[in-house]
Amino acid sequence: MPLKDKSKSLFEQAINLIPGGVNSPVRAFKAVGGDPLFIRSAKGPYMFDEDGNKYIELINSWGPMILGHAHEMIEEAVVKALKRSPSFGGPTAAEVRIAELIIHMVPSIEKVRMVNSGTEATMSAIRLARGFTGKDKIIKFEGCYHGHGDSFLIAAGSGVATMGTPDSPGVTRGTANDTLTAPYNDLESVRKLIDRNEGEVAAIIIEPVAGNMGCVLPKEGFLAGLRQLCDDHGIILIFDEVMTGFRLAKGGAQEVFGIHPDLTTLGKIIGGGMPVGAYGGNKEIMDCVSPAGPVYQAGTLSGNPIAMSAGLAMLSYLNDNDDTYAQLDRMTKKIENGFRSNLKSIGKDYTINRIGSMISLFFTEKDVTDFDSAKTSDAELFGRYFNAMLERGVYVAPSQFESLFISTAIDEAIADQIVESNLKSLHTIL
Ligand code: KE4
Repeated sequence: MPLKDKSKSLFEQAINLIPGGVNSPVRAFKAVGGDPLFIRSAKGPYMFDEDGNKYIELINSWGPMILGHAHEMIEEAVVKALKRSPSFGGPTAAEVRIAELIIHMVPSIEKVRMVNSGTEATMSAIRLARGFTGKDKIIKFEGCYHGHGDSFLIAAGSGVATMGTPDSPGVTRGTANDTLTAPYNDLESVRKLIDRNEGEVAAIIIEPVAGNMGCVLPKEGFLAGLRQLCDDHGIILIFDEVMTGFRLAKGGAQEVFGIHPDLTTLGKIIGGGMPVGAYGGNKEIMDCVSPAGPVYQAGTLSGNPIAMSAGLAMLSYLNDNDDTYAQLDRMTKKIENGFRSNLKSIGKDYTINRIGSMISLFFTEKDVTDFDSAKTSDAELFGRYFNAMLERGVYVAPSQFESLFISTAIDEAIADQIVESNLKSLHTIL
């Protein structure tokens, strides 16, 4: 049983100082039981907690650390920028360079605005869609999470789902009335919502591959169907690629599926581990953003030089080494195949969804194609699995409703260790 005294003591202090003892709910381990581990450091594929326990890391800061932790190239870029002062509040060359690179890498983006988080990116994108179209309503999908903006905490997934509160106190009825929700992968329900709200829907926002109900893929034709509905009804299609952007390909899910949204929101990898978000799209829409146009959006630390230096180093690497994605796909497929053979050996047919380096093991034998089917998973059993894996030095996401993110630091030998721990953990809990 690994020592956890220091984490325990820090949590006891934190709980009196920070709501729930954490600065983001999913970190509190509420969905899996036990107290959260306090992280001291990480390097490559490994993370070390305050008690010195070592873990193979499969969350990678919920996506950003696609190259593993403490990559020298990013460290160098940050130290160099730091010496020039952390922040100016004036435009910098790095912002021009990263905008140029994002536009080059993401097919549908012609102009882009940097912000400080995925939430800021999605909040800004729907304000822009409303400002551009003059319409108020948005359509989102049950189980998709777009950050904690009021308009999204309506049957949200991820943290909110994990916390078992399908919407949040503090969100006004007026806001909730302007957010319509549909089941993921159900094009007919979207069509009905549009017909019932003809002329009122400004935008449809979707995770083109969902990660916040666990990894759930779009069915054949679903994204193309949304694109067609948006074209037919003058609705802005927003791909929330905060998770999938630069994760599934240089151009994210829109490159993988060949569907171009009108607006894309980005986060996580774009900052190389620093707080960065962005939203972008075609020039006509983006030129409605202040000061070019009337839709207001601003931020003291938007385009922060340190964050830009880390993001530029990260994106430049991914742009220059696009075999990275084939490597990530190969290694994650190896892990998937290992998990499948483990399940076969114990006579269980649990569902595994994977695309590229995003993978989820659902403790249900049903296909998982939307939030309702994801919720047929045995969350209690998942909690026991999480802790069994932790005991064996593998840190998976502390929630059934989260995707894992494999980094390039995971090699064949470490993948074998993950698969072996998976088998031992399944034997322990079943
Ligand atoms: P942030 O505001 O957390 O940077 O981004 C919000 C967001 C927006 N869109 C998508 C598709 C996202 O996945 C996220 C945030 N993802 C969660 C992980 N499920 C962040 C982890 C957390 O909340 O602590």
